[in-house]
Amino acid sequence: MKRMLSGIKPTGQLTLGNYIGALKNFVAYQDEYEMIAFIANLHCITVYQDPQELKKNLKDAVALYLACGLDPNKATVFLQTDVLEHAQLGFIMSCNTYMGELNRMTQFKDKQAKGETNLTAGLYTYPTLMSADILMYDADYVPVGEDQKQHVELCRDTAIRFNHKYGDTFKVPEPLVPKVGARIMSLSDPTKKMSKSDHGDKGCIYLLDDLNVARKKIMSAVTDSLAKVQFDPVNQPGISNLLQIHSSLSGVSIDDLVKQFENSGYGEFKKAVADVVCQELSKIQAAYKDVIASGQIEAVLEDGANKARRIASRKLSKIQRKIGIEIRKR
Ligand code: ATP
Ligand code: LTN
Repeated sequence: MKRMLSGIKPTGQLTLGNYIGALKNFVAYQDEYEMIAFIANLHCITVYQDPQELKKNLKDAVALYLACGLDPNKATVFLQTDVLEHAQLGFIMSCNTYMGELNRMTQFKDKQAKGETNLTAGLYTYPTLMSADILMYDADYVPVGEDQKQHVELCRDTAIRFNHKYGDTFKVPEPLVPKVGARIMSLSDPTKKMSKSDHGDKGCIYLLDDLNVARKKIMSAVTDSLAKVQFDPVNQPGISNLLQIHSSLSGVSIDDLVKQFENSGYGEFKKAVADVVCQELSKIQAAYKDVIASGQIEAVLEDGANKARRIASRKLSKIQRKIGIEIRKR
């Protein structure tokens, strides 16, 4: 069975973008692949987080993984910090990644260009930790949204270079980016990615949003004055975004949706999108309540960490021997 691995960093509450671009696909793939789905909590602290809020977000993220349908009997679900090997391989990867490569990472460049000050060294090097997360488990595929594709490509380059230098060590992973919904845009500014860091913004739907709030956000989504439901991300980014959201959740193709709504006004179309979103959110939220009430989170994380650690400790030892830094028998 091929292996698939991915993670989410809960720097806030999980969003509809996280769900459509990533989480929903983890669930869809768990029967076909050996799925490793972790919470990237080290990645969270590349930007300061309030400790109390972070704890709540981490717990909610695990609960949402399960509520969205990840089955701990099929998938390995764990917290990154419960497997200490990640940080160690992260350092090794940072010694095998060039600063020139990190300088080209658009996520960091964008933050820098925005004039944000006091950017941390951890934020700059975090793609090397992400390489470690992936390579540790010899993942074949990495399901991610569009914004993370560049980091998986950097991971591939690092793996290929390492294999050349030290002999065959890592599987070279492939990013899996969904055809529809790889980049869900903000509802209030459809030229920007929907992002959980846009705190309290009308543009972002959170998976735990009150259904009336979520509906309002969709009904007031920014559109255009062309008054025609068409898929044209350049000239009609708002409508195209809503088409992607609908299509991804309903499974109806964008072409069929365009036909279905060709004579509809934007109000009617938005209502249909809101119905689809609210139906999905209400399922997730009901399951979330059950997960919290069941008290299973601790046990799931412990079991997941044990499974992950078994793979990680053997792999790290093998890597360290290849490099020459490990000389004692384990
Ligand atoms: P932020 O939302 O704070 O910018 P991020 O996207 O950088 O965070 P994560 O939340 O860890 O980081 O992303 C988890 C996964 O969700 C990644 O695979 C990412 O590509 C995907 N993702 C995040 N936002 C979107 C979006 N708007 N559309 C599609 N996929 C997304
Ligand atoms: N860097 C990603 C989260 C992440 C990840 C990973 C995704 C950390 N490690 C490994 C896929 C595979 C992010 O910030 N969205």
